[in-house]
Amino acid sequence: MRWLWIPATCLLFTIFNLNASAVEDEIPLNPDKSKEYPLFEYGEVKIPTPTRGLLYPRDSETREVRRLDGMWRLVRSDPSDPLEGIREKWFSNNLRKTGRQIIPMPVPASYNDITTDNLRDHVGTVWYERTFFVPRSWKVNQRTWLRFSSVHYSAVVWINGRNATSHSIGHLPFEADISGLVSFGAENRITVMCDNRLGSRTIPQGLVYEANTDHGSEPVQSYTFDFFNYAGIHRSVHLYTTPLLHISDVKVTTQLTAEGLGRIDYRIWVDGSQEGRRIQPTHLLVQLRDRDGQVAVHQINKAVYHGTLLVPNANPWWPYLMHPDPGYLYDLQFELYVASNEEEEADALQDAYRLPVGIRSLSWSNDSLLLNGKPLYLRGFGRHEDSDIRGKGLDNALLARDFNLLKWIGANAYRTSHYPYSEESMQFADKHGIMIIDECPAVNIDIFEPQLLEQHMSSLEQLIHRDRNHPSVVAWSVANEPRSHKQGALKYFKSLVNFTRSIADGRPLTAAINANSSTCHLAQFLDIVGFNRYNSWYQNSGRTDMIVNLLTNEAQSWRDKFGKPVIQFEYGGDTMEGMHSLPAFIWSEEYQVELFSRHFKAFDELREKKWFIGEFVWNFADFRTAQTITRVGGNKKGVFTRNRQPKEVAHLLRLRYFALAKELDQCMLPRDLTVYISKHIHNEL
Ligand code: BDP
Repeated sequence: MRWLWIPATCLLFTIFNLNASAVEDEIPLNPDKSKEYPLFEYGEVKIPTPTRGLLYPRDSETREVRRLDGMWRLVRSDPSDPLEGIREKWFSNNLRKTGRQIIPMPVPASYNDITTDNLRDHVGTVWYERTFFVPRSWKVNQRTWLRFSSVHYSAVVWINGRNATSHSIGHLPFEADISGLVSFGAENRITVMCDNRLGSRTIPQGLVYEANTDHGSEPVQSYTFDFFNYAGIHRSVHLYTTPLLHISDVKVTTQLTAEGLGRIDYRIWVDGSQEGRRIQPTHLLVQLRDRDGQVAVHQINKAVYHGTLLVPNANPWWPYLMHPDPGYLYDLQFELYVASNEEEEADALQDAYRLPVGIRSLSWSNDSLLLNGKPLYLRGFGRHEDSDIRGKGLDNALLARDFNLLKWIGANAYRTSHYPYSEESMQFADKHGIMIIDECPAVNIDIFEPQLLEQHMSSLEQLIHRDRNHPSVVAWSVANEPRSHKQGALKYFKSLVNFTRSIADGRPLTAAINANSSTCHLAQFLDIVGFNRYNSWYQNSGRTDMIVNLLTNEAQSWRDKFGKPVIQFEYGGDTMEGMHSLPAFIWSEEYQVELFSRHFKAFDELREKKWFIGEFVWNFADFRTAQTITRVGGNKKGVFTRNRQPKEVAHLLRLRYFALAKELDQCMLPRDLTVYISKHIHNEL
């Protein structure tokens, strides 16, 4: 057993962590850098260095964006020798030269379900490669950036055989300035080594052990979490330009007063120099445009790169069904100017970046979570990024379908269980008014050690940095079902939550806990207590008459002990689509309906207490797991099938969610919510 196994790429990062060109002149000083974090009980823990840059790539009059998505070539290394490619320098030449089988591999996609052989269960490294052109015009006065939105679990990247960057922890973006590595006006080669191994110090944790097979000893990856450890280049790869002097980062926070005055506090970071000469931008023009493109407010900022915009009669950002026009987004446009040398010439536009912004206030108390001053009741799902063939690969068709289903069913929220979801999905959530509980990839963590804590903090730092500007994010979830009752958890979570609170950017902290209220060491540090409980499924299977009391008592016990708002983040039962049984029997569609209905009864009793602020079903759709005898083709707790079609329970849940929306926010009901039955039976909704 090699529980203390360290991923090989961690060692490589030390060797290759030389960013291509690391000129990072910063004007003005980033105030966050000097921020003092609270003292930790673990003296030896390194606080993660704040993430820099990583703005989502957007075209503008000063920037060009291309995607390197499409067919790449993949070569797998020998599972028992995952570093052979490093030793043999596979990055220095075309992968064909390795003499290995070349597998055409789509990007973005998980590589696991594409082929017909055992690539699905491969353990260790695979190598991706493709070529691309960089236009000649990109050579002059610009920087060329390469950005990965997610490679799972860790990656090392080479351009034309030279190391460009490396990263670990899947689901999170990373980028590098590759101007010094590419040939302009010529063909370039990109090589990526991707390692899927999870160990005791990765987030999430796993275990690689040697198994004796009929063909000899082979490494096997095991993990306790309940979803397939898909791997590969999961999201888009962007190639983009910025001017030499450019806006490298943006941060906004917003507020809304009761009188409808919007307030946007912004800060930008500026990097760069021009041909070795450091040039000073003269001013920053900030314009807030409404949905019709009209400038609502503007500001010229001469000395510093932060300020406040006041927006009279602001159009607030509201969640779906809480307002007739949910998800209102402004466009916040930043233009950076440099003084011209000639007196009569206008200042030159140096860089332009636009960020969608929703104006809203978020606050919380010991009883509630409030948006624009209104207490929220969250109704939604735990989900997964998962689909047939693509695995965890970003798929816009699926994304659009999922949001249509979320709206059809009347949900207003979901939790990104159990890792950060794509940036495109976060943008969709902003636009459609779906609230997000944004979770880091710490699922089922166990064995609490300083080295794990460092990775865990880093995953939260990267997540918050990436998502802090999204109006849809209403809380950060620091973990799912950690073994928070175990020894070491108290000290660990105190440090973790202290750190996260220092960077939380105006959001409360929560977690999805499955320990119980009397033994959990994490809940006391949170702002919102979330728990997962499978009444009438993992316990009292078959007994839907044993839900209401158990559930209401448990919620009350969390409340009594911690005095915080309480949410149920998971409940449900596996259901085979098309399996029927009357009376209900576990795994049948009837059983799922009964189980949900009894939960609704409990939730309604709890809602009267005001501190119970949300109900989340497990899961939105069926999803793939590792092979185990408790899973038939995967986890079947979906309200929708893996193919995104409704099970019988979806119609019941739809009635519930719209009934809540009507009761709480007086929303209009969809015409097709119920069907005609008879003139004597009226639709009570
Ligand atoms: C919970 C986990 C979730 C599982 C679910 C289940 O948080 O990841 O898929 O149970 O067993 O404990 O269906």
